[in-house]
Amino acid sequence: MKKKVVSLVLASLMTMSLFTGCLSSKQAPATKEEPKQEAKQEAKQEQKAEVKKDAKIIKISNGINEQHPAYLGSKEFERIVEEKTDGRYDIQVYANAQLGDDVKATQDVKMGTLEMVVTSASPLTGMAKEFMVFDLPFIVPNTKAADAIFDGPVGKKIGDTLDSKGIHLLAYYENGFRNLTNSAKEVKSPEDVKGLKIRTMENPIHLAAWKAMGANPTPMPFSEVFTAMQQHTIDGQENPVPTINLNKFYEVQKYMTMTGHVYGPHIMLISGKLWESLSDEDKKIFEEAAQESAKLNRAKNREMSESMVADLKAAGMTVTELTPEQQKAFQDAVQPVYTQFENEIGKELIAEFKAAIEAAK
Ligand code: TK8
Repeated sequence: MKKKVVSLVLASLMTMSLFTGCLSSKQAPATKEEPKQEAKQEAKQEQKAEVKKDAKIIKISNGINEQHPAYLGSKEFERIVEEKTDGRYDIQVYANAQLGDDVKATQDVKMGTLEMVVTSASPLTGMAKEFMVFDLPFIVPNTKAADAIFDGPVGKKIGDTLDSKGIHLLAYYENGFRNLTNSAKEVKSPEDVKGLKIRTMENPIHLAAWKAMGANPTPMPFSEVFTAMQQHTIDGQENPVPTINLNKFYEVQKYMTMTGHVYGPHIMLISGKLWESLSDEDKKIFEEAAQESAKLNRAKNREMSESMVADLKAAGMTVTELTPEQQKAFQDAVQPVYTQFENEIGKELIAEFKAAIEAAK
């Protein structure tokens, strides 16, 4: 009799587990991405330290999704600050431009209605002309040179120009080397670019560079790019490999040319009002957390920039690597933008920038 009861109980337990199992599988996501959602959710909960009831909420706006190194760096910043302040701050990271695109979010940070943002510098030329030096095509040759700028006196000089505008730069993250993608044809030379409708960031140097190559450039906030490519209102865009892959641009873009024509930072900015209100102790914690998170961000972005080229090929993109001669043709084609913008940026700053890069070799 006892055996029967045990087997009955076992059988019902098994049915229960099967049932709950299939319930959770039903509730669980149907596509392969969604289990990641669950895992990520857990990670988020794991990562979220205990914050105090009266913790000061600090929102950080990100323009890309939760898999991107900009978001991963922001989450690391969250973890460190909450840990080191014992939960006196509740850092909340928002992806996918939920709090606004780069320009809008940065304007809100400047006004003090949003606490922080991780953004490209390129669309901020209205607020920070000095950052345009990063937009000069091919001026940054490699990541070693980039770090020499980011972590050295020239990067500090450029960053410090923001303080008088109500914004404080906490860290230089990496956006990376930008490559051209398009849906129309393989591009191996500037001639191939002629007539292509290319989305650019809202930045005069980017517009001028693609015009110099004969393209038909259209400035647009990042969050509108995927739809514009899907609807063929543009033929292509340019961004680093992690952004192209993590936003699934391969679903609407057939070709990628590894132009590497601009190396851009993502900059972690905090409202100047908020920054000035912090104690010296908290300023130090925020600065250290930002620098630590930048190390993680740059490492992840560089790893993805290498590893994800294969993913793009596997997703069906034709990836064109340029020979040195082919890349020089692009460099020559965009050379006019240097003279066109040197006065606006400042000849002295450009010279300092180039000298820092030279010294890093
Ligand atoms: C995301 C943007 C993006 C940038 C662009 O917020 O706009 O193409 O490269 O990374 O900052």
